[in-house]
Amino acid sequence: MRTQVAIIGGGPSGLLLSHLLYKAGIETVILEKQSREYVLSRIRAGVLEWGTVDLLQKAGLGNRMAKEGFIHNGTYLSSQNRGFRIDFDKLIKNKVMVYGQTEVTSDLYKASDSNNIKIIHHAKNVKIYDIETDSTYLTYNINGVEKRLDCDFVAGCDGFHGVSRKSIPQKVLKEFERIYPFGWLGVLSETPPVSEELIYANHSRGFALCSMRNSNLSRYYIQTPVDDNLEAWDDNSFWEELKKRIPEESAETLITGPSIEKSIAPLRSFIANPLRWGNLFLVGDAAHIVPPTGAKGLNLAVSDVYYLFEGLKSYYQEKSDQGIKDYSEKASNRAWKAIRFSWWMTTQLHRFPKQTAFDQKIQEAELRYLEQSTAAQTVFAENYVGLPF
Ligand code: RFL
Ligand code: PHB
Repeated sequence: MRTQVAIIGGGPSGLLLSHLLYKAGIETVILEKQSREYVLSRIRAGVLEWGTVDLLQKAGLGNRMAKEGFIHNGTYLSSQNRGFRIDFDKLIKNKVMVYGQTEVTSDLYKASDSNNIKIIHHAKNVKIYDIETDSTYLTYNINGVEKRLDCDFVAGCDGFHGVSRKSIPQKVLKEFERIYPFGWLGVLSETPPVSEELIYANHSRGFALCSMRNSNLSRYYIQTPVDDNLEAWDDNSFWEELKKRIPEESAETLITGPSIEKSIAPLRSFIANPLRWGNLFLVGDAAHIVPPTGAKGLNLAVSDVYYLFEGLKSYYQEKSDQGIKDYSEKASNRAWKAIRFSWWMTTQLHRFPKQTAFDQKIQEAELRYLEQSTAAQTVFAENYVGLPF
């Protein structure tokens, strides 16, 4: 089989890239190691930057999002059970959309079905060959049978643990990483959200986040040790701990219920360099990881896809390779700004293992400054809502 762009990974990056290329008349084949049901069962991101919303709308993917998504004009931060609001609309005339990654991915799968995009699920043991030549190809396994896919380019959209990044020779690839000494215990519950907007809470017991999917589906997180035993967290102990960390009035009105999903996610900042090797491009979580505190992961995946799409389009339509040459630098410049912001938010809002009373007071002072300074709030709003791409 032959295609123009082979895409490894059928998560949001791979599906969106394939959709944009299809609309520009460029052929793709997606190799996804899991089933569609598995990909759609992963509960992940909840907040879309307006640049992401705009791109999805322009690509014809915005209908359900416009009906079912929730526009948020601000967010709450909280320090030791006292919350304050940052008003994006007033500060920078911008906003974000709360619309789950699962819904974005499901809309992308529907669009791929109507466009007859070739998605090969259960593609195991994908390998990349001759990436620096004109005869690049991939091999993969389906039900124990080896298949071959020839292509012009490979988009590595296979997430942090995929094969694409690992295929770049070690002497070429540089990696920058910070692993945080804690994780997020997340709970999804069919209860009304405690607040109309998100609450990011700093507390001496640890960070907490109140988020949502819709008017009867809430998503809450609390900071825990990364190796904490999930079984030890029954629903009741989760709710009790959450209440201790969020603003008092929220703790009083919080409606609790059984959890329908519960998991612990590690927190990491990571980026590879370069993001291009020969005909291979790293996109989304394959290229970089941010801790979820800034809600940036999916949004960065979308800006990577945009830069790569523009590069490939001008390669095929205008015979110019400038866009693909610029991909690595453009994508990593934007990613580093989001890495900085996510690191900053994580550092300000979490409890670190060796944190002293001094460190805690510094965090509280930082939050008080943010509460009182329009300049500081503008910086926060601009970064949270998303820098332009
Ligand atoms: P994905 O979603 O990991 O998809 C990669 C796909 O590649 C497949 N794959 C392979 N296929 C073939 N061969 C192989 N060898 C393969 N190896 C892997 C996988 O099965 C999978 O289907 O990466 P992608 O597409 O780059 O998308 C990135 C986003 O998923 C990620 O950045 C966000 O979920 C991060 N994130 C958040 N981002 C936001 O923008 N806003 C948020 O509010 C937000 N919250 C979050 C988050 C991530 C979280 N976790 C659990 C990591 C909250 C959490 C808790
Ligand atoms: C979520 O709703 O899952 C969510 C929202 C905001 C974040 C991270 C996760 O910063």
